[in-house]
Amino acid sequence: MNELEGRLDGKGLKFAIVVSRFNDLITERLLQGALSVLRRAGVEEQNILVVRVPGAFEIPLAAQRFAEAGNCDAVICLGALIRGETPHFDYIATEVTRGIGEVALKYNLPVSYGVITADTVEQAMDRSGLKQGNKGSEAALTAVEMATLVRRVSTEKK
Ligand code: INI
Repeated sequence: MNELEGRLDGKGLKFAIVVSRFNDLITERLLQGALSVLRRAGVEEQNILVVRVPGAFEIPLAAQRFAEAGNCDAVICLGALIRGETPHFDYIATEVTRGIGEVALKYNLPVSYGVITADTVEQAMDRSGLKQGNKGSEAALTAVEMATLVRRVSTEKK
């Protein structure tokens, strides 16, 4: 039996982090979580590019530009949507989620989803490093694992 899985070793891999400024109290925490994981995984500073966009709705387009350019091994998407602040919450959440998934499949590129959808600011804080982990760290871990997996799959002998 042969088994294949990714590794948490990011040496030599390039990552783009797309982070939205809306709710930046939360998204900055997600960004710090993601950066800390990438550094611990051995990713070199010059191989990390942070790109800021206005809101979560803009994340998929920025992710798509990086995917198209083909110069990174994974894109990490970070944002925070908080219900109550907008009647558009559900529309935006649906579009962002669909858009991120589409970019990954269209470009065969790991694009990880670190977008918090929460009912309250408190919930969002909990998921960005307080009581319930940090969605930014989780998205970065997934990106490293998937980037190494995709590499291994493409170099695997047929
Ligand atoms: N963008 C967010 O990232 N989070 C939100 O909670 C949010 N709310 O509440 O409206 C939000 N709106 C802005 C949206 O993402 C776009 O930037 C805007 O509609 C312009 O396209």
